[in-house]
Amino acid sequence: MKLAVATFSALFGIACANENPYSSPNDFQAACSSIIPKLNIEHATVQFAEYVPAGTNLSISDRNVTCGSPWQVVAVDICRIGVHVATSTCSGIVSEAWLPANWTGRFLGTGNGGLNGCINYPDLAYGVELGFATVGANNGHNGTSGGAFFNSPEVLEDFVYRSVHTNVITGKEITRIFYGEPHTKSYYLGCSTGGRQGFKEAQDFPEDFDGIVAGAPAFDWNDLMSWTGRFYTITGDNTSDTFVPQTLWPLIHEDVLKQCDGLDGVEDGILENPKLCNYDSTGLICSAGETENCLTPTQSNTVQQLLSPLTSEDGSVLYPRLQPGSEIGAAARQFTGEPGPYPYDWYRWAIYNDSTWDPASLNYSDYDFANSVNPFNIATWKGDLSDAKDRGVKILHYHGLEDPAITSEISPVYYEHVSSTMGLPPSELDAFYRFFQLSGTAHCTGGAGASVVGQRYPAVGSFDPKENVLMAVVDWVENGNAPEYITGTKWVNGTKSSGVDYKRRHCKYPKTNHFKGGDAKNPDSWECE
Ligand SMILES: *[C@@H]1O[C@H](CO)[C@@H](O)[C@H](O)[C@H]1NC(C)=O
Ligand SMILES: *[C@@H]1O[C@H](CO)[C@@H](O)[C@H](O)[C@H]1NC(C)=O
Ligand SMILES: *[C@@H]1O[C@H](CO)[C@@H](O)[C@H](O)[C@H]1NC(C)=O
Ligand SMILES: *[C@@H]1O[C@H](CO)[C@@H](O)[C@H](O)[C@H]1NC(C)=O
Ligand SMILES: *[C@@H]1O[C@H](CO)[C@@H](O)[C@H](O)[C@H]1NC(C)=O
Ligand SMILES: *[C@@H]1O[C@H](CO)[C@@H](O)[C@H](O)[C@H]1NC(C)=O
Ligand SMILES: *[C@@H]1O[C@H](CO)[C@@H](O)[C@H](O)[C@H]1NC(C)=O
Ligand SMILES: *[C@@H]1O[C@H](CO)[C@@H](O)[C@H](O)[C@H]1NC(C)=O
Ligand SMILES: [Ca+2]
Repeated sequence: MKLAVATFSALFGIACANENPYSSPNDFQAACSSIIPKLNIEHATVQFAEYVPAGTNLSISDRNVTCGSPWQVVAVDICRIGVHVATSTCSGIVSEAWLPANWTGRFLGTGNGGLNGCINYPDLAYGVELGFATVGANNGHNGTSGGAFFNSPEVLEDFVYRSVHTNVITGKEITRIFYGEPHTKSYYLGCSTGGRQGFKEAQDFPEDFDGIVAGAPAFDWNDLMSWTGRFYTITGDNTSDTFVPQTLWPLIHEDVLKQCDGLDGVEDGILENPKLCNYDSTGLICSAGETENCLTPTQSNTVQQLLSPLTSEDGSVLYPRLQPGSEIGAAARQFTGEPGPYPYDWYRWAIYNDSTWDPASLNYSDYDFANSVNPFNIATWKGDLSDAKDRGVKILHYHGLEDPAITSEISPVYYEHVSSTMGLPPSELDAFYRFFQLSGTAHCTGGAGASVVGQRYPAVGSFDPKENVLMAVVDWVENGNAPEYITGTKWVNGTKSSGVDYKRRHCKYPKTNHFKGGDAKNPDSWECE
């Protein structure tokens, strides 16, 4: 077993301080089955501890049906421990710690998504496969709806920050008791709401993690909810003359590519720098007598509004525009002619506490009101990361440039906000905070380009730090190897088993990819400038 641990760490080129205390699988299994009485942790009640052998397709029968698959394949031997942790007299989190037999000494916290109260089982499985003692919690409620927030500020507080933070404290203690020694380094992995949770940790609890991977962060949360909610007020329902049917969006996307794909030097369906694209849909307006594959002037106006920033009454920008290139995904998800579930739930259950609130009425005064309530500072917009910097925390921030759910243009705004708040140019932020823009990448995973960077299952092609954001932050924290770029992979037809189509390096902000010439599928044909 010791040999196996050494081999494992050699594979990653990283030294492990800890040696595994369990010298045989039987010891490990016995330790797991006798752990419960030893777990005397404040506010925590242990629900179960079970040994899960490698290869198990774990049944999670009590998982809320809205949370997704109640099955999770576990690649390695683990001890799975479930606890309930009270966060107040009327709130609490349901949490799991997955402790691998082949422990590297590292600890990993995971986040959530949307408004959900769902333990992120795929992230737990990913963490243990890489040898982390990995924890995840349900964010204080069960299921994907925000209904649990209604007149329940303690539950809302768990959602905003307390679930992740509480789970770190409890999880580190469980880890220490189980292995008989504390973890060496502590990491975080999350995307979307999980990205926001990662930044919340960096902003307010810098002692929790040594390395943070935060993807597509849902920060500036209240404005994000308004931005998302505004789409329905622009399109109206699917019978309105302002509505643009799903069938027309591929045409619009093609027109975006026609105007903007070549701006990076290669017409490959991928916008390396969507910032440069100022799309004009008026060329698609129907000419006299034309009725198909074209837009009415009203619909063209809808398209322009949907792709414009959220502004306040005085015209100042509250939240940036959706980046061009993600039209088809956004149409399926946001331009449906129905109120999106997230803004609807957020306004009903957390801002107005009024089940009769009408999403069609959303306007400037609501944007302002949501910002004034800003429950438990969910905005997550603190620009001063000095505490994290001083503690030596490393932050790896990424955002897909085809994200249809949370525009990637919010991420540079935050980066610049940190830069100006701290008075540090990018060359100095580089010491602890690096941001990568992933071209051809949708929301967290997926997308038309080289979107696979090890951010979560199934977007995992390699454990090499150059191609894996989690192992990149580990290499940065433990070996001082700070990432200059992240190499993404595109699989043939988007399917891993079909092999690699191409790889492309994603640049560290503020650099962007420029084509030098040659084969566009060769990473060396591009340069970060
Ligand atoms: C796990 O088991 C469920 C239920 O039998 C099945 O639907 C699913 O395909 C299995 N997953 C894998 C990867 O085998
Ligand atoms: C530990 O890791 C090694 C090498 O990766 C592997 O061969 C072995 O099966 C693992 N052992 C357990 C108990 O998971
Ligand atoms: C969430 O579900 C778990 C597992 O079924 C249960 O133990 C817990 O009490 C539930 N929590 C809430 C707030 O309903
Ligand atoms: C499951 O989640 C849904 C949506 O969040 C919620 O309405 C429901 O009460 C949950 N079910 C249980 C058993 O907690
Ligand atoms: C709704 O409840 C939240 C706390 O749960 C509170 O912050 C907010 O001010 C309330 N809104 C109104 C309009 O009372
Ligand atoms: C329009 O919306 C209604 C109600 O939301 C839905 O039932 C119907 O299928 C939609 N029609 C189209 C063409 O999408
Ligand atoms: C916004 O809508 C509310 C009703 O939903 C209305 O009272 C208010 O006047 C509107 N504000 C603006 C600026 O249009
Ligand atoms: C990719 O998909 C296309 C159409 O779906 C198919 O024709 C082609 O054979 C696939 N290629 C591979 C390598 O699977
Ligand atoms: Ca291009």
